[in-house]
Amino acid sequence: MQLYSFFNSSTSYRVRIALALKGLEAGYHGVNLRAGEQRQAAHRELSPIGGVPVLVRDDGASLTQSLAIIDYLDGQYPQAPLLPREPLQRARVLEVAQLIACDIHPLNNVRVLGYLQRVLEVGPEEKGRWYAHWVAEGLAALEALLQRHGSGPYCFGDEPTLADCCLVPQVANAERMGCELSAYPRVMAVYDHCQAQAAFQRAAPGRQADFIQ
Ligand SMILES: N[C@@H](CCC(=O)N[C@@H](CS)C(=O)NCC(=O)O)C(=O)O
Repeated sequence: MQLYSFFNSSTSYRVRIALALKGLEAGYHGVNLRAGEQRQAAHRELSPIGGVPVLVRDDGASLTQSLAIIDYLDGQYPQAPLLPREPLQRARVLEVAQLIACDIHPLNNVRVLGYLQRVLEVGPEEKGRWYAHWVAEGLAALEALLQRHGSGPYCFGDEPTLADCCLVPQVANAERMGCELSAYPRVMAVYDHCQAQAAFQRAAPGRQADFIQ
Protein backbone atom coordinates (compact mmCIF):
# COMPACT_ATOMS: atom_id res chain seq x y z
CA MET A 1 0.00 0.00 0.00
CA GLN A 2 1.05 3.58 -0.67
CA LEU A 3 -0.29 6.65 1.12
CA TYR A 4 -0.29 10.07 -0.51
CA SER A 5 -0.25 12.47 2.39
CA PHE A 6 0.93 15.85 3.66
CA PHE A 7 2.47 15.97 7.12
CA ASN A 8 0.05 18.51 8.61
CA SER A 9 -3.04 17.60 6.58
CA SER A 10 -5.59 16.58 9.19
CA THR A 11 -7.37 14.21 6.82
CA SER A 12 -4.11 12.40 6.04
CA TYR A 13 -3.36 12.32 9.77
CA ARG A 14 -6.68 10.47 10.33
CA VAL A 15 -5.58 7.72 7.96
CA ARG A 16 -2.06 7.56 9.43
CA ILE A 17 -3.61 7.03 12.88
CA ALA A 18 -5.83 4.22 11.55
CA LEU A 19 -2.83 2.54 9.88
CA ALA A 20 -0.76 2.84 13.06
CA LEU A 21 -3.56 1.51 15.29
CA LYS A 22 -3.85 -1.53 13.04
CA GLY A 23 -0.07 -2.01 12.91
CA LEU A 24 -0.01 -1.53 9.12
CA GLU A 25 2.80 0.00 7.06
CA ALA A 26 2.22 2.01 3.89
CA GLY A 27 4.76 3.60 1.58
CA TYR A 28 4.74 7.37 2.07
CA HIS A 29 4.36 9.95 -0.71
CA GLY A 30 4.45 13.55 0.44
CA VAL A 31 2.22 15.90 -1.56
CA ASN A 32 3.24 19.45 -0.69
CA LEU A 33 -0.02 21.35 -0.24
CA ARG A 34 1.87 24.59 0.40
CA ALA A 35 3.42 24.32 -3.07
CA GLY A 36 0.09 23.39 -4.70
CA GLU A 37 1.21 19.89 -5.73
CA GLN A 38 -2.31 18.60 -5.04
CA ARG A 39 -3.58 20.59 -8.03
CA GLN A 40 -1.08 19.18 -10.55
CA ALA A 41 -2.48 17.01 -13.33
CA ALA A 42 -0.57 13.91 -12.21
CA HIS A 43 -2.07 14.12 -8.73
CA ARG A 44 -5.57 14.78 -10.08
CA GLU A 45 -5.35 11.40 -11.82
CA LEU A 46 -5.42 9.97 -8.29
CA SER A 47 -7.63 12.58 -6.66
CA PRO A 48 -9.95 14.40 -9.09
CA ILE A 49 -10.72 17.12 -6.52
CA GLY A 50 -7.01 17.64 -5.86
CA GLY A 51 -6.43 16.59 -2.30
CA VAL A 52 -4.90 14.16 0.17
CA PRO A 53 -5.08 11.51 1.45
CA VAL A 54 -5.06 8.95 -1.33
CA LEU A 55 -4.47 5.27 -0.60
CA VAL A 56 -3.17 3.13 -3.46
CA ARG A 57 -3.32 -0.63 -3.06
CA ASP A 58 -0.62 -2.95 -4.39
CA ASP A 59 -2.90 -3.87 -7.31
CA GLY A 60 -3.14 -0.17 -8.28
CA ALA A 61 -6.68 0.45 -7.02
CA SER A 62 -6.79 3.92 -5.49
CA LEU A 63 -9.14 5.44 -2.94
CA THR A 64 -9.78 9.02 -1.84
CA GLN A 65 -11.80 10.34 1.14
CA SER A 66 -10.28 9.64 4.53
CA LEU A 67 -13.44 8.10 6.00
CA ALA A 68 -13.86 5.76 3.03
CA ILE A 69 -10.17 4.81 3.25
CA ILE A 70 -10.46 4.05 6.98
CA ASP A 71 -13.65 2.08 6.37
CA TYR A 72 -11.80 0.09 3.72
CA LEU A 73 -8.86 -0.55 6.07
CA ASP A 74 -11.25 -1.62 8.80
CA GLY A 75 -12.95 -4.11 6.50
CA GLN A 76 -9.75 -5.45 4.99
CA TYR A 77 -7.67 -5.59 8.21
CA PRO A 78 -10.03 -6.50 11.07
CA GLN A 79 -7.43 -6.23 13.88
CA ALA A 80 -8.04 -3.26 16.20
CA PRO A 81 -11.54 -2.56 14.82
CA LEU A 82 -12.35 1.12 14.44
CA LEU A 83 -16.11 0.86 13.95
CA PRO A 84 -18.32 -1.01 16.45
CA ARG A 85 -20.71 -3.62 15.08
CA GLU A 86 -23.62 -2.77 17.36
CA PRO A 87 -25.77 -0.38 15.26
CA LEU A 88 -26.28 2.41 17.81
CA GLN A 89 -22.63 2.42 18.93
CA ARG A 90 -21.53 2.40 15.30
CA ALA A 91 -23.82 5.34 14.52
CA ARG A 92 -22.44 7.24 17.57
CA VAL A 93 -18.88 6.83 16.26
CA LEU A 94 -19.93 7.92 12.76
CA GLU A 95 -21.86 10.85 14.23
CA VAL A 96 -18.68 12.24 15.79
CA ALA A 97 -16.51 11.40 12.77
CA GLN A 98 -18.92 13.11 10.38
CA LEU A 99 -19.34 16.15 12.61
CA ILE A 100 -15.60 16.67 12.25
CA ALA A 101 -15.23 15.54 8.64
CA CYS A 102 -18.35 17.21 7.20
CA ASP A 103 -19.18 20.14 9.50
CA ILE A 104 -15.79 21.41 10.70
CA HIS A 105 -12.96 20.46 8.35
CA PRO A 106 -14.36 21.53 4.93
CA LEU A 107 -15.00 25.11 6.05
CA ASN A 108 -11.33 25.61 6.83
CA ASN A 109 -9.76 23.55 4.06
CA VAL A 110 -6.79 24.96 2.14
CA ARG A 111 -8.84 25.68 -0.98
CA VAL A 112 -11.59 27.43 1.00
CA LEU A 113 -9.17 29.66 2.90
CA GLY A 114 -7.33 30.33 -0.37
CA TYR A 115 -10.58 31.36 -2.09
CA LEU A 116 -11.47 33.69 0.78
CA GLN A 117 -8.07 35.32 0.50
CA ARG A 118 -7.43 35.40 -3.26
CA VAL A 119 -10.90 35.79 -4.77
CA LEU A 120 -12.97 37.44 -2.05
CA GLU A 121 -9.95 39.45 -0.87
CA VAL A 122 -10.54 38.72 2.79
CA GLY A 123 -7.61 39.98 4.93
CA PRO A 124 -5.54 37.81 7.29
CA GLU A 125 -7.36 39.02 10.40
CA GLU A 126 -10.81 38.17 9.04
CA LYS A 127 -9.53 34.87 7.71
CA GLY A 128 -8.35 34.06 11.24
CA ARG A 129 -11.77 34.98 12.63
CA TRP A 130 -13.48 32.74 10.05
CA TYR A 131 -11.23 29.85 11.06
CA ALA A 132 -11.72 30.35 14.81
CA HIS A 133 -15.49 30.79 14.43
CA TRP A 134 -16.11 27.47 12.66
CA VAL A 135 -13.70 25.59 14.90
CA ALA A 136 -15.39 26.98 18.03
CA GLU A 137 -18.87 26.13 16.76
CA GLY A 138 -17.80 22.61 15.74
CA LEU A 139 -15.83 21.82 18.88
CA ALA A 140 -18.72 23.03 21.08
CA ALA A 141 -20.98 20.53 19.30
CA LEU A 142 -18.32 17.82 19.64
CA GLU A 143 -18.01 18.56 23.37
CA ALA A 144 -21.82 18.28 23.77
CA LEU A 145 -21.94 14.95 21.92
CA LEU A 146 -19.10 13.49 23.97
CA GLN A 147 -20.58 14.77 27.25
CA ARG A 148 -23.88 13.08 26.37
CA HIS A 149 -22.74 9.83 24.86
CA GLY A 150 -19.01 9.38 25.43
CA SER A 151 -17.28 7.36 28.13
CA GLY A 152 -13.82 6.17 29.09
CA PRO A 153 -10.46 7.58 28.04
CA TYR A 154 -11.26 7.55 24.31
CA CYS A 155 -14.35 9.10 22.70
CA PHE A 156 -16.29 5.89 23.22
CA GLY A 157 -14.82 3.59 25.82
CA ASP A 158 -11.49 1.94 26.41
CA GLU A 159 -10.47 1.38 22.78
CA PRO A 160 -9.85 3.92 20.02
CA THR A 161 -12.34 4.21 17.17
CA LEU A 162 -12.76 6.21 13.98
CA ALA A 163 -14.03 9.05 16.21
CA ASP A 164 -10.60 9.35 17.86
CA CYS A 165 -8.88 9.15 14.45
CA CYS A 166 -10.84 12.28 13.51
CA LEU A 167 -10.75 14.14 16.83
CA VAL A 168 -6.98 14.21 17.31
CA PRO A 169 -6.02 15.84 13.98
CA GLN A 170 -8.81 18.41 14.25
CA VAL A 171 -7.75 19.46 17.74
CA ALA A 172 -4.07 19.45 16.73
CA ASN A 173 -4.92 21.86 13.90
CA ALA A 174 -6.92 24.08 16.23
CA GLU A 175 -4.01 24.14 18.68
CA ARG A 176 -1.57 24.97 15.89
CA MET A 177 -3.79 27.86 14.80
CA GLY A 178 -3.91 29.24 18.36
CA CYS A 179 -7.61 28.56 19.01
CA GLU A 180 -8.86 28.80 22.60
CA LEU A 181 -9.66 25.24 23.71
CA SER A 182 -10.40 25.47 27.43
CA ALA A 183 -14.18 25.34 26.87
CA TYR A 184 -13.97 21.70 25.69
CA PRO A 185 -12.73 19.67 28.69
CA ARG A 186 -14.00 16.28 27.50
CA VAL A 187 -12.60 16.81 23.99
CA MET A 188 -9.24 17.82 25.47
CA ALA A 189 -9.16 14.86 27.89
CA VAL A 190 -9.63 12.46 24.95
CA TYR A 191 -7.02 14.38 22.94
CA ASP A 192 -4.45 14.26 25.76
CA HIS A 193 -5.06 10.55 26.31
CA CYS A 194 -4.63 9.76 22.61
CA GLN A 195 -1.48 11.87 22.36
CA ALA A 196 0.13 9.69 25.03
CA GLN A 197 -0.37 6.50 22.96
CA ALA A 198 2.40 5.16 20.71
CA ALA A 199 0.21 4.66 17.62
CA PHE A 200 -1.04 8.25 17.74
CA GLN A 201 2.53 9.46 18.25
CA ARG A 202 3.76 7.54 15.18
CA ALA A 203 1.08 9.22 13.06
CA ALA A 204 1.89 12.76 14.26
CA PRO A 205 2.85 15.45 11.72
CA GLY A 206 6.32 15.92 13.23
CA ARG A 207 7.16 12.24 12.68
CA GLN A 208 6.46 12.22 8.92
CA ALA A 209 9.08 12.08 6.17
CA ASP A 210 7.80 15.31 4.54
CA PHE A 211 7.72 17.33 7.77
CA ILE A 212 8.80 20.94 7.27
CA GLN A 213 8.85 23.64 9.96
N1 LIG B 1 -13.20 14.99 2.57
C1 LIG B 1 -11.85 14.73 2.20
C2 LIG B 1 -11.06 16.01 2.30
C3 LIG B 1 -9.65 15.86 1.75
C4 LIG B 1 -8.96 17.21 1.75
O1 LIG B 1 -9.51 18.19 1.26
N2 LIG B 1 -7.74 17.27 2.32
C5 LIG B 1 -7.06 18.52 2.40
C6 LIG B 1 -5.92 18.46 3.37
S1 LIG B 1 -6.45 18.22 5.04
C7 LIG B 1 -6.50 18.88 1.06
O2 LIG B 1 -5.93 18.06 0.38
N3 LIG B 1 -6.64 20.15 0.68
C8 LIG B 1 -6.08 20.64 -0.53
C9 LIG B 1 -6.78 21.86 -1.03
O3 LIG B 1 -7.81 22.25 -0.46
O4 LIG B 1 -6.28 22.42 -2.01
C10 LIG B 1 -11.26 13.63 3.09
O5 LIG B 1 -11.76 13.43 4.21
O6 LIG B 1 -10.32 12.94 2.67
